[in-house]
Amino acid sequence: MNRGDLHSAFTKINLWRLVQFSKIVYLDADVVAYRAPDELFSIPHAFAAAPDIGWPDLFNTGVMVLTPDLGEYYAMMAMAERGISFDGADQGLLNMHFKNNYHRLSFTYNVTPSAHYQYIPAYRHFQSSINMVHFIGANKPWFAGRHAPHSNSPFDEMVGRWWAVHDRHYRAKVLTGTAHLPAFTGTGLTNTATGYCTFAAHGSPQCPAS
Ligand SMILES: [Mn+2]
Repeated sequence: MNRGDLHSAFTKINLWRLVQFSKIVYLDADVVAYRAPDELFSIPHAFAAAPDIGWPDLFNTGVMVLTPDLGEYYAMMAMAERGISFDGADQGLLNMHFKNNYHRLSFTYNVTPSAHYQYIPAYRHFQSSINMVHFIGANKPWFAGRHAPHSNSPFDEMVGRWWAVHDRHYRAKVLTGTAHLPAFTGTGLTNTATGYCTFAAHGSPQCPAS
């Protein structure tokens, strides 16, 4: 297509080529799982995805459950080579290919927050059932940083959860290799799990002696 900017836009099609797997649960790198969604592997349908908030008749391609299939792969590759996609990327192509022939996942598997979130009563009602959050758009938690202003808005709460997951898996390891620990001046993400450092507002990290 001579569109260098789209060189990676259709890479998700390759998922359907991985026929050594009977089922694939695909997550974008900007998706954070609040819990392991193991049950998705048991979905019998060939393809499943959650609604897109930009146009809820369409599905969002940040979380997908699929059965690899070379027939689907070659059909979608033929579309990609001809540039068939209403948005120039994978989501348009996949929606044009599958149309309504997919199993609709609950929005709780692909909650897409934004700073302009409108339906706060729904968020409060369903927030305890959220399985995964997908930070679509350019406003990624890791760009804003942990010192970005915090509020109790749904978006900032979800950013806080992203940092909590990040810290649970990576923060302690980063600190282990640091000679001089920087003072933590944020609002205080606290993780008291054994073996991890504890962070309090305006203090240095308190790490277990080991
Ligand atoms: Mn994404």
